[in-house]
This record gives sequence, structure tokens and C-alpha cells, in this order.
Amino acid sequence: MATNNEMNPQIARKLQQIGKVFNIPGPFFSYEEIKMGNVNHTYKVNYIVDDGSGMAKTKSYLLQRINTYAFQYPVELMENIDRVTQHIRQKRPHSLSLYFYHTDSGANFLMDGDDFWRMSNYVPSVTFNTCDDIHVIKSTGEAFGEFQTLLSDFAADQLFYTIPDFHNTRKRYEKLKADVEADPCGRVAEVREELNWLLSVEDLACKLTDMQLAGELPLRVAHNDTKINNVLFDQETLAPLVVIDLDTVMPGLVGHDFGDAIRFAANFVAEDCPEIEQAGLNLNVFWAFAEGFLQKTASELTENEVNTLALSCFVLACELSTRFLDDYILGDKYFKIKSPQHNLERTRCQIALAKDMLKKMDAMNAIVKDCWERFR
Ligand code: GN1
Ligand code: MG
Repeated sequence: MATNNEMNPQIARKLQQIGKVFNIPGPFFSYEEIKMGNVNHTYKVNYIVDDGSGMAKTKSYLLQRINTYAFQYPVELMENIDRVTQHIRQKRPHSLSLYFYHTDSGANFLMDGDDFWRMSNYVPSVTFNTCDDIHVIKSTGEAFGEFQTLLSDFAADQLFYTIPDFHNTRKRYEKLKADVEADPCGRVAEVREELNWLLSVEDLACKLTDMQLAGELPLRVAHNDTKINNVLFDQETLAPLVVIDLDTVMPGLVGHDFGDAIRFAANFVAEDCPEIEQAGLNLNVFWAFAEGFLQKTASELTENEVNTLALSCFVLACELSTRFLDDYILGDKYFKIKSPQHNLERTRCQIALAKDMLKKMDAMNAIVKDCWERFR
């Protein structure tokens, strides 16, 4: 935890002021920045409260500054989150859930100049960026699968598109091509190899989008950002507690959630690992996640959905490659970067993973089919 000496007094003052607007009781005493997530800024803020018997204890909350370059409709986004969290709380009243605090005027956000803030409960937990414990992976599959089924009776048309065309792979490619033409930072010459490979697989990478537009895959309420670190686990039992990061909960395909989870969790290395020769699909992890996910969802899936689950992993790896590469070409405006080549390294790692998935596609399909037959 940040001590007073390590805290930036200006940030501390700002976070304290925001806490007041959300009527958080007790003296504020510290904060720490949580450096997970590539888009929003997150702080854990700590207060002193009475434990009910006159003794002081610490209570923590999460304060987040939403990146409004990525999320251009933050008010609508927060409305989605209120609806979705309410729906989940009604269906699972005794489970731990996310709660966003409201201001006196009833808003679950605070606009402070150009900054857009929100505040939620803090759940003591562990998260994983990489994990080869197959029990944890299977639980992650169950958690995201259950998230889908909890929302399967929620009217998708009540949700705003917080980022329009978020998983429209065709549009991601079109944007990449247009930005390559413009080449505003002079970086295209250096990325020709990556670009050519991505263009060579364009039709396969856009298969889900094409099928969706042709009405061959149903729209559901999807999480749309199913990295394993968006599931919080109990520190002792490692049971999944709650799915977080609801910014992109909106209509989507089941393959978006399955594919994104796999491309993150089942890579042998982190998604931005520069040693790309080590990147690839860990079939054990794939299998464990598929078991958990299909156990929860199999009975609701259509045959087309099942037949495209393995492919969706390749699709999501390619789609994210186009996004990382596009951001590199535009001068790193969207994703937070830790080094000048970070977005290019991310691109290369996702491409290496996608190539390996192509080699393992038959095995991936066999696993999905077997799970579906057992759990449907
Ligand atoms: C972003 O910030 P985070 O980690 O929740 C991004 C995802 C990408 C991911 C890649 C809204 O997610 O789509 O897959 O980075 N979220 C948004 O790490 O663009
Ligand atoms: Mg996210």
C-alpha cells in the first residue's frame, strides 16, 4: 500500500475530493495506482471506518478515470453498467457483485472538467495475467460462461453500443488500411511484413463478422473483453468471485467472449511478449477453458456457434493484431504503452499466436465438439 511519502499529494487531494462527491464516509488516508488494464486509469483508495464497535478498520474502494478517447459515450456506458449489475444482483442476490456509487444527483459517475470518474466497491481477491493451473482456467471458463447465461434473458436492445463496431473485424481491417494509406507517423515501411500477413488472412479473420451480418450467428449480451484478469478469485480457495470490467458489455457474439479469453489465457506467453518464437496456443489451457465455458453455455448454443468457437480464437487474435498495429501506425493513441515499440511487439505476439492456432485448429475443433456433445 502506498505510504503517505510515496503518494503524489495532488492526486491524493483529487481522489479525496471525488470520494466526497460519492459520499464515501470516513477519513481518506491513502491510495495506490493499480496498473492493470490498457485503457482506463484505476486507483485503490483507502479510508478509515468504524467497524461497528468503535474500532478503526480500513475500507477500500476503486476509483477509475475512464479513457474517453476509447469510450466516447461514457454516460451511456455507465447506464449499461447499472442495468447489467442490477440484473445480475437480482438473479444472484447472495453472491458478491459489483456496485457503483451514486452522487447526490443520482449519477453513478462524476464529470470533472474533461475527466470522467466512477467509484465502486473493492473486492479483496487475486487475479491472474498468465496461469497454467488448469483448475483456475476451468473456473474462468465457468465464470465467463455463467456471465453469458445470467444475461441471456436480458434484452440486448436495451444496451448502448459503448464502442460501436467494437468486434466488427471487417471495419477494423478497413480502418487499418485507411490509416496505412495516410501513414501519419511514417511508420508503415517498418511494419510491411506484419501488415502483409494480416491482409493475407483477412477473409478468414472476418468470418465471424460476415456470418453475423448474414444472420447466421445470434446476437447475445456479451462481455466483449474476457481477459482472465477480468475475473476476481478468492485469495484462499481460488474460487471465482465476480466478473469485472463491464465497459464493453453490449450485444455481441459468443465467439467474441470465447475467442478473446483463449487468445489471452491460452497463449504460452503474455500478450505483449517480445520473444515471439515462444508464443503459441497451449492446448491444455484451451481444453480446460472450453470445459468450463461449455459446461455453462452448451445447452444454449446453436450449431453454427459451436462450429465457430475454435475459429473465433484465431479471429480475435487477428482482430487485436489489427488494432495494435493500427494504434502503432497512428502514434499510440489508444492503448497505454510502456515502451516506444510496445504496440508493435503486441502485434507481433498476436500474429505468432494466430499462426500457431491455424496449425492446431483441428485439435481445437475436436475439443469443442466433444465438450458440446457431453454438456448440451
Ligand atoms: C483493452 O484495458 P483492458 O485491458 O481492459 C481493450 C481490449 C483489448 C485489451 C488487450 C475497451 O482491455 O479490447 O483486448 O486491451 N479494451 C478496450 O490487452 O479497447
Ligand atoms: Mg476492458
